[in-house]
Amino acid sequence: MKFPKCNETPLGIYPIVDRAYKLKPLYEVGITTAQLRTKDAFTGEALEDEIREAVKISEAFNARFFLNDFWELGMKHNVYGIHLGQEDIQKADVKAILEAGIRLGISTHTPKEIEFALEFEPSYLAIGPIYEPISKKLVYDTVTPERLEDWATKVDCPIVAIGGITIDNIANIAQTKVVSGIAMISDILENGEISPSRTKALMEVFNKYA
Ligand code: 3NM
Repeated sequence: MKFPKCNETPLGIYPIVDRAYKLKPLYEVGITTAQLRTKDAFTGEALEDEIREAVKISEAFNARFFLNDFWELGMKHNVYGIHLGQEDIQKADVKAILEAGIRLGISTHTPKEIEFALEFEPSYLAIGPIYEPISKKLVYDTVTPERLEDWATKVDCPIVAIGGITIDNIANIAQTKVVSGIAMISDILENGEISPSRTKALMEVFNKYA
């Protein structure tokens, strides 16, 4: 298996949002990669509407749009990429995603998971939680930037760091220079809505080290 690349431009600040309407303000400030992660908030037609809206706005901005979890709907709506966690990857028809020419990102948390995920030759590997996640409880120990650097030596595809990353600690990760992208749920938001100024501040730090 060898999934398509995400082109040569670093993935950059990689926001994960729960609603499609939150993508536009991110793209307007220059975000080039984003993920829709609705979890159980939508089902049926409402979920498909969210995906349709996300694909449309992402295409308008020529952005790299990844859909979390719903790989069958991702194939139906021809998304740029699909992001799967460790459990989802066991259940999904990964070969069908590959044959559809769709990119694949996989979440990993330990060297063992990294080894397993690399067998799929994904478009990128997410490694986390770098710090204590703000918006999600995880059973895994924090990776820390030091271990991220160490684990990265064995990874031959782009890396996305995730988990507890904010304007206060992002420089620690960016300056390792081992990541193509830095994903986050919380620090692009203010009172639950996209904060263009926070997003721009995060991008500035990322770009300083890119
Ligand atoms: N996945 P925040 S950490 C969705 O390590 C998610 O796989 C993680 O949210 C992983 O930016 C995480 O609010 C939560 O910490 C990221």
